[in-house]
Amino acid sequence: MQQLVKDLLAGSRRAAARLISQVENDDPHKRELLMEIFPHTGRAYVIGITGAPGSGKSSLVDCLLQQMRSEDLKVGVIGVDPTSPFSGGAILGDRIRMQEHALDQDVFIRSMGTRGSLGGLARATREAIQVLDAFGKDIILVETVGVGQSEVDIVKTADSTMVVLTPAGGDSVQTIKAGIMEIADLFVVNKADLPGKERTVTEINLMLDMKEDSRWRPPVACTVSVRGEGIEAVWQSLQEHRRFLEESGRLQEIRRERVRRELTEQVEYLVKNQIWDRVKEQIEFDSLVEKIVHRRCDPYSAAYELLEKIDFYGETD
Ligand SMILES: Nc1nc2c(ncn2[C@@H]2O[C@H](COP(=O)(O)OP(=O)(O)O)[C@@H](O)[C@H]2O)c(=O)[nH]1
Ligand SMILES: [Mg+2]
Repeated sequence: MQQLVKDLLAGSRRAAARLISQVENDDPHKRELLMEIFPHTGRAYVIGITGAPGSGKSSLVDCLLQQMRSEDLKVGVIGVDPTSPFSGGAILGDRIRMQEHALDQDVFIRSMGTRGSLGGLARATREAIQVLDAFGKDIILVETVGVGQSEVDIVKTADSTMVVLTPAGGDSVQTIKAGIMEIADLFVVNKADLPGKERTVTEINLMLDMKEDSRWRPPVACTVSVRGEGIEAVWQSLQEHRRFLEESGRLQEIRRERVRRELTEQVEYLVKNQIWDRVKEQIEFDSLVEKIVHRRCDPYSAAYELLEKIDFYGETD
């Protein structure tokens, strides 16, 4: 086993940080490292927190951290910001109390931004979760900005997902329409100290009423995260949701679905890499491009031609 993985399993924060950097930067040794890490994963419970920028996700994470630490749970926090090309503390580290938590040996906080593609960010997030899982965290909180498809992909790696809305936003219904409805296991109306929270709660409930045939109706909680109000109820709901998933067999189901997706993705990733490695070595890709540009060939047959030239079909036995 590689030293870095040994150190991780022995509880080294430095090893955890370095491993996350390696998955984030698509280090060439990443695959072997993840292979060694994998047998030590599967214990952590992953909670996703999503919502518009400024809705109070980080403040809520901060409060939940305190709550969880008071129960002596070991917690990892990953902040994912697809709009940032940087990582290492940008969206979470700016919060003073968060920095205090960062001094706690049993809390590990890390921000991640897009180095490469958004798809890459979702994968890096999943891999960072694996690292923190093997590191021994009981709970991993994943904060993601926004409600786009990439965030939905990131959220799919969570066991329970919390969607944060605010009364002032006025965009709550819109947010729900943007496909967030399906991924929310719990709604939190934060900034409940501001006017209009009843309306937002009513809107969410109306939406939920229209959604039929669900074994779990997402609860709607109100919080004032800057004052720590309503956090206990949120924590209760999260634990209830976890119990529901475990007792109904749904947790097994969603984790199996996740494995299915990951295996598919891995196979596609390997095949794709293999193809491009060979294409780079053996084929004048550019000359094919020129042919297509000049209408001497079409991209459809060119793709076949390419695969034939690298003997993609011939080496499958
Ligand atoms: N009035 C009020 N402001 C809040 C509340 N929670 C967070 N904020 C403020 O909203 C801003 C954004 O909070 P933050 O947690 O960084 O939001 P994030 O972008 O979703 O992570 C900060 O200035 C917070 O102080 C709340 O419950 N009430
Ligand atoms: Mg934040």
